[in-house]
Amino acid sequence: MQTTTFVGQASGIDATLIQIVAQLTNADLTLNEEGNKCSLVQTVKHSFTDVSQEFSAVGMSGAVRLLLKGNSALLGSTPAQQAAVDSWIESVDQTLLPILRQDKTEPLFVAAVEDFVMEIEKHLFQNHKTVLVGDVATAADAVTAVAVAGVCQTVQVKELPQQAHRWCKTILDKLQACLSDEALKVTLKGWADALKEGTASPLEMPPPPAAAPAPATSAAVVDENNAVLKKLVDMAIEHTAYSHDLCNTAEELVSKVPLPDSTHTHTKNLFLRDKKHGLFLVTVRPTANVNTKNLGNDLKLAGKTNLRMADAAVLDELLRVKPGSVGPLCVIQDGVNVKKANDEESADKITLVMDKALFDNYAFVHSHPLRNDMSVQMTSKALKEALQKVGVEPVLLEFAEVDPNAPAPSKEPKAQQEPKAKKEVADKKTAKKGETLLALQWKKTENFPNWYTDVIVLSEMISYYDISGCYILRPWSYKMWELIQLWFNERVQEDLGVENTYFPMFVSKSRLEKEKDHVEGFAPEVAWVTKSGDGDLENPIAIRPTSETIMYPAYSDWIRSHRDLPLKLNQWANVVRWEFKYPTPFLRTREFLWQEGHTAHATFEDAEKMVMDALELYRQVYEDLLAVPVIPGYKTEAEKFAGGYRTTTVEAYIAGSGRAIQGATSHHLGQNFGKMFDITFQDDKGETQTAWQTSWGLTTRTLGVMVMVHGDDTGLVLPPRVAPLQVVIVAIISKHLTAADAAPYCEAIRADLKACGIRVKYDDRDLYNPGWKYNHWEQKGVPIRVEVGPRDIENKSARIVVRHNGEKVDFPIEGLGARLKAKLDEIQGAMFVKAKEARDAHVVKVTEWKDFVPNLEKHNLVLTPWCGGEHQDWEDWVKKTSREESLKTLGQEGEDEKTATSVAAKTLCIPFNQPELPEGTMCIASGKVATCWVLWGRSY
Ligand code: 87F
Repeated sequence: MQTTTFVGQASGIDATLIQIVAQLTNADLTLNEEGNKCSLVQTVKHSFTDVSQEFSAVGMSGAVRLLLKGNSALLGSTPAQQAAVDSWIESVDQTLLPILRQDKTEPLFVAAVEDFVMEIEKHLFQNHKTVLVGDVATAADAVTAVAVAGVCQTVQVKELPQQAHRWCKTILDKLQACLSDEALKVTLKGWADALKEGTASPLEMPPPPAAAPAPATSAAVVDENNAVLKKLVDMAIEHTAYSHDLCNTAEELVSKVPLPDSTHTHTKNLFLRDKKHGLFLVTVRPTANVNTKNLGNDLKLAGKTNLRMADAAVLDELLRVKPGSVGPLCVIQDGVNVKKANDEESADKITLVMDKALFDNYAFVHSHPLRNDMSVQMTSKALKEALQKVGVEPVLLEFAEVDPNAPAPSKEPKAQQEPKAKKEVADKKTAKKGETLLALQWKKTENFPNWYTDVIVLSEMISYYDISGCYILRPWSYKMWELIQLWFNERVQEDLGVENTYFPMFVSKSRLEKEKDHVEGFAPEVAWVTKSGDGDLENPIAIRPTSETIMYPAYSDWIRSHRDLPLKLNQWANVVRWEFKYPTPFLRTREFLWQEGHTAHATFEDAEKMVMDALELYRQVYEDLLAVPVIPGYKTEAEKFAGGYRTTTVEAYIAGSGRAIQGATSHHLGQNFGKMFDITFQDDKGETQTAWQTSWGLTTRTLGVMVMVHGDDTGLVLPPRVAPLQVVIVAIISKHLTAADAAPYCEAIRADLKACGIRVKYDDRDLYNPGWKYNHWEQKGVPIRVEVGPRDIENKSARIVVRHNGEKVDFPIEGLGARLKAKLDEIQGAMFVKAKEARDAHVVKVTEWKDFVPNLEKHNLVLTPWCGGEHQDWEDWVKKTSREESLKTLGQEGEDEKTATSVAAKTLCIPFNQPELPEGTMCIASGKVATCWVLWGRSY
């Protein structure tokens, strides 16, 4: 240890600064008798070995520099940072200290101080740093903050702009906490308390740097479409938004996004729902313990409460946010149904519950603006003000700290009587704590319905809507529907000679009820328009549930002679069926999109051919586009469309739930509608005949089936032929590869792929890092990812990652388009084969009743000998008996009548492809001689 003596004079603020830096650098400083007025001579011990001579350091900055020598913690670790420290200290020495020393209060000096302060403001604002240099407080911060606070006492600069104020307070607080000199602490506290935040409007946000990728933390970002950020600006709430690494939980935030000091906090958020009391968004400090069992009590909710984590669908529908990005700012979005200050308690309103400590113990709260790669810093006062401005008064509660010794939730002893499945769900929910996850919360094998909801929401196929059973088809899913339309339109028009048309969506009561048989069973599902404005309509009109009764009166007019036949029309439309069973997006919705084909022919045989041709197109949509294998066949009498003569169907199988689902139907209507609507024609002999008709439909259900069949625990897996994007290119931007260097290479790949007819995108967004992009496009199911790193560019190659099987291969970029085209075909084929193997493994032949239900339990579709599709009573018997036996096995008494999926088996179809039926084989139900094989299963 060396001792260096330097000679100098320091008093007033100089002395204070030298003392502060000496304390921070652990140096011995000899003070004269006047206490904190520094004497002429200070002795500094330091660890340099090569310094032995006497220094003469004049003035504050000389002394400070000397003290700092060799102390990298306060000086910054890189040469650039050290230079920045130096320059700030120099600047303080030049600008602020002369004013202070001479106690100048004239306007000229006030202006000089204001300039200096604005420089700090601008610097902090542009760099979004919480400190002047780098991410840790340095000597520059200590010296500058003290000097600023000092001048503010003497010169008439009473208020500081926002960033400078925040920074100055932060540094002064920090100094108070780490200095041991009590007198200095008191001085600093006085100065800190006297500082006031100005009301001047904040500086303009600079645009984000164009080429450089956003650094992991503290980068200024602009997200123009962000509803929360927009709203904060509209309401003139002071805030600073910054980007950071993706954080799925509060723990991750705490570890990955460090905050300047203990006056700042992140938040932890839970969105809870209770059947009776409604929804609660609970926002607490990350270390708070939220006990959902006691929360009902704390909130003084009447009676029993059962607060559970709300799932992704509810989050999306009510808070308009994905799991992982929940925060208190969600409730400032327009249209979020949050309980306002004077609102009555209501089960559909969200109550905001907040940790009192957020306001009492912290000056700054950081929370997500609807995305968890960004946070917004605002004072707790500003947060309160933002909530107030939208009329929300949070319920403030005190939360204890998490007990660090408490066992992890998943290790808690399992409750004994709870059935396994339910218990698993509860465990899952506590284990995840509902804190903000970006990945799927549910595994496909764990809870299939919740997994499905997670997939369609996170992949951005669906958004929820405030009318039950109605959903928003987002561009990602609508594009898939358009791809199906594109293919089908060409086939149906060019190959089958069908023309597209459009009929009105409204139908009068008299027309709708003209064919009683057909509408009778469906009547409860018909939605009616009964009012316009305040007045009642004289004659209510129905919204089409299907268009037979809308189209056929026109057919009656248009068809006169055999020369008018065949009439083959198709329309793409929406239809409404007001179902009361639990809805499922795509599979069972109150409004859906479809194509409905309606044809009229001169003969039974012509109609029959049309029915089969349409069904064949449906088979191809499923098998060739969606890579979903289907079983084509006839519906039994009980399951056919009652208004027609015979119904054909394609049936798919969903391994995740062990259920079958009707893919599409094509009906031979016989002459039933022709007679009702008088669709007759003169044949070539001049005789009047009734037309033979068909109708057939394919709906957006196709998309749900595809998701269920191919999706996995990461999200959607798309067959290339219906993928809105078939290939996404992601450059691995790092210090070894800049975005500017990657761009031409990736652009060239994109152009090559596009020229080969591939739907391709180069994801060059600099707001997101490569890891985020991988995750994003995997969740959205894009079949191929092309990764480009520095080595790929060197080797003129690219890495290909296949979504459905995780395969990784390196391809040269020469001829990449052609290779990937082939690869996409290979993927399409492989996905079909995989799905078919999974389906085939679950179709079993059963010839004795005792094996029937056990096979349903094994998630099998069951092919049995049958006495004939016309024996409806025996079909009812199988339904009823399989339900009873299944419920017995499950230990349940009955089924919820609103459930859309029953445990009973029903007939799916009499497959066209019939296995051999040995003579004398008996029907599994009636025991009569069997005439065919029929396929049974639990279904949607
Ligand atoms: C609901 C309410 C009213 C089905 C309904 O399958 C009427 C109906 O007629 C109704 N739900 N259906 C059967 C639809 C038959 C048929 N229509 C043309 C199709 C394919 C497209």
